[in-house]
Amino acid sequence: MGVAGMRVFEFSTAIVREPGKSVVKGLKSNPKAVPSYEGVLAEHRAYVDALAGSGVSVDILKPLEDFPDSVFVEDAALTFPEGAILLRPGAPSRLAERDEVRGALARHFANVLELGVGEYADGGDVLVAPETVFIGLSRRTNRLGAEALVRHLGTLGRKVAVVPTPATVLHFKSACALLSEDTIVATKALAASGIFDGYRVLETPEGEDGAANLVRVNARVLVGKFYPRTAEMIAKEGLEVKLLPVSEVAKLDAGLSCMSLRWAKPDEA
Ligand code: CIR
Repeated sequence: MGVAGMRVFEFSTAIVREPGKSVVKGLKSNPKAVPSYEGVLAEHRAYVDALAGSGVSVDILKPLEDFPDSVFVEDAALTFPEGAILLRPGAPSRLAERDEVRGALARHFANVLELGVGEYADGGDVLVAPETVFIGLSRRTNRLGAEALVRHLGTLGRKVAVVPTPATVLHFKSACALLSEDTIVATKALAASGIFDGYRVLETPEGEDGAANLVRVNARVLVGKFYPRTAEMIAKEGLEVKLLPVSEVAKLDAGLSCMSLRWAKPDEA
């Protein structure tokens, strides 16, 4: 730690993508959940405002009607002060989102690595902590993808742990988030797995598992509005909590980390 490149919640820049009207056709596990375009748009705008209000310069990409889930831009790439990695999202309908984010990465990064054919990974399965990047194997992230990431992250100077994702969630980061250099918020089930031994782990309170998809951004922590006890727990840590509406994106199995790619420019960190 203390190395500029290892900064993990101090962000100067973010890429987001505005939702298209097709977002209502995004992938979801609950067929009865019907998100509204206006609702997702409003949640997205509040999120972008919160990033900007936390000191982040936000590059807003245009909506893509052909890709209903492309608002969840986190899944197409990984971004670090020292470079970016273009992923291969594991859902067939999302695979070509990588081609839509390539240009934006090239604008911001001199060094862009790429996953190869057959190597699948969603950014939502990647938790970046100071000493370790955790990669959760999931329905979206396969062993080949994880192994390729171990190699690529190694060239960026990062150590990796490949771990299981709880079967009950879509992505590894649906169930955990980094709160500070030594503290992780995780659902009770994930905390009990022992994956985070060596870290201080704060468990999401009973009934608030969904709150684990939160984001620490500089001095603030962005938390879903419906999780008052998680908000209280984080406030007790001495951190500023910004509550954000997430009911519409939650219908698409998404939360707060999914809607941006974030990093610290090395010279600004
Ligand atoms: C999907 O199933 O891919 C989208 N409906 C939700 C993606 C959420 N992304 C994330 O957690 N990183």
